[in-house]
Amino acid sequence: MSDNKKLQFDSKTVHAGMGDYEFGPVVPPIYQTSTFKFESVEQGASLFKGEATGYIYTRLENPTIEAMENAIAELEGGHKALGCASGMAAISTIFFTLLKSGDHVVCSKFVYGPTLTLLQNILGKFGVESTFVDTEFPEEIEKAMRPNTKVVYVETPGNPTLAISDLEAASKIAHAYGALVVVDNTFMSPALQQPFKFGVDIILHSMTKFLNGHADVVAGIIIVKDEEMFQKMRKVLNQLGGVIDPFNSFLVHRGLKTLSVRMQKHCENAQIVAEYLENHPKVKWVRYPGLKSHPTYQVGLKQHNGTGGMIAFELKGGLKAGEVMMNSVKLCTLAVSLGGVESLIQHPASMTHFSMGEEARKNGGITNGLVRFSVGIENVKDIIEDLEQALAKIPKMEKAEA
Ligand code: LCS
Repeated sequence: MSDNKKLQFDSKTVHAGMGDYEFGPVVPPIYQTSTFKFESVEQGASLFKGEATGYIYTRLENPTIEAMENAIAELEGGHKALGCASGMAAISTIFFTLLKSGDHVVCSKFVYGPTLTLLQNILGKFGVESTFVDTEFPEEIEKAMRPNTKVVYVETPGNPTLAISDLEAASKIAHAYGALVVVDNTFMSPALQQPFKFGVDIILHSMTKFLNGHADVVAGIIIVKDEEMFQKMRKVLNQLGGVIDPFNSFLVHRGLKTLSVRMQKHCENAQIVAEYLENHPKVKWVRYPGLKSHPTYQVGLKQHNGTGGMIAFELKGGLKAGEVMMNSVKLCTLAVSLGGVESLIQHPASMTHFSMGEEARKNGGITNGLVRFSVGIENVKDIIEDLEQALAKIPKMEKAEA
C-alpha cells in the first residue's frame, strides 16, 4: 500500500481502500461468503470478545466491504465508514443511533421525500419530534433549536430544489446547542463537497447515485470522524441489519475509481444545459448551483469544488408542458434516481417526493411543475438536441400553471 494521504484527490479515487491480498490482485477480490472459518473454538471466542482481529460473519465485517468503506472514508477525510444496503438504510441507522424518545431533530425542509417521512411517520411514532426549516437561512435553524435538539440534519444541495445550505453556519449553531450535524452529501459527492471541512459531524450518501455512478447498485454509506462514533453506529447497523453485500461493495469501489473524471464531465455538461434552459423562451426558471441566478450561489462558491450534475427547472406551461417534454425525450430517460452516467429526467411531485404529501412539498418549494434533470456524461450536443426536440413538442401555452 502506498501512502495515500499525500496523494491528490483524483489519485486517491483510483487507489484508496486497496489492501494486501493473496496472489497480488490489483483490485480487492470479491469475498462472496456469508461466514468465515475459525481456526479453533478459542480463536472464534477471542474474535467475538474483540481480543483478536479477523472476520466472523459478513453482516459484521467482510474484506471486500471494508476495502470500499476505507476508500470512501479516505475520500471524505473521515475516520471510518459503514457500508449500508441503501441510502435509506444509512439514514435510518444514523437516526436510530443518535436519537431516543423525547429528542428533537431540526431538518432541511427540502430533503429526499422518504427522509422526511422517516422522521415524521416512523421516528415520530417512537416519540422523536422533528421541525422542518429552510436551512438556506442559518437564522431559521437557530430559531428551531430546542434544549432537546440532538441532530441538525442538512441535505445540500437539497433534492430536488438544489437549495444550498451553509454547512459552516449550520455546524456553529448546532454545536452551540450541543447537537450533532448530519449531512446528506449525495448530490455532490466528496469530489465536489467535503462537509467535514466545515465542521460537520457525520456524512451519509446514497451510493446508488454519483459514488457508484452506473445505475446498477442500490447502496448507502455513513462516514464518521472518530472511533467512538464508529463503534456506536456499527453496533446499531449490525443489529438493524441494513448492511451492504460484498458484490455491491465491489461495484461501488469500481465506480469510485472514475469519480473525479465523471464529476468533472457532469459539471461541464450541466453548466451548458442549465445555461441553455435559462435562455430558452419556454422555460420559467432554472435552479443550478453554477448559475448566478441561484439565490445562494455565493455559499456554493465557498463550499463546492464544482457545481454538480443536477438541475431543477419549471416550464412556462407548468406541469402540462413538463409532461409533454418528459414524454418526448429520446436520449434522456424518464426515470427516478440520479447521478449515473446516463441523463435521467423525472417529475418529483408525482414520483420521488410524492410520499411527502402536498403540504410538505409546498413547504419545501417543490412546485407541481418542477422537473428534475440528472445530467449524464453523454456528449452535451446530443443532450441539448434531445431537449430541443422535446421542448419543441410543447404547444403554445399562454398562461403558466400555478
Ligand atoms: N438521499 C438523497 C439525497 C437521495 O436522493 C436518495 C434517493 C436517498 C438519500 C435514498 O437513497 P437510496 O435508499 O435510494 O439509495 N433518491 C432518489 C431519487 O431522487 N430518485 O430515486 C431515488
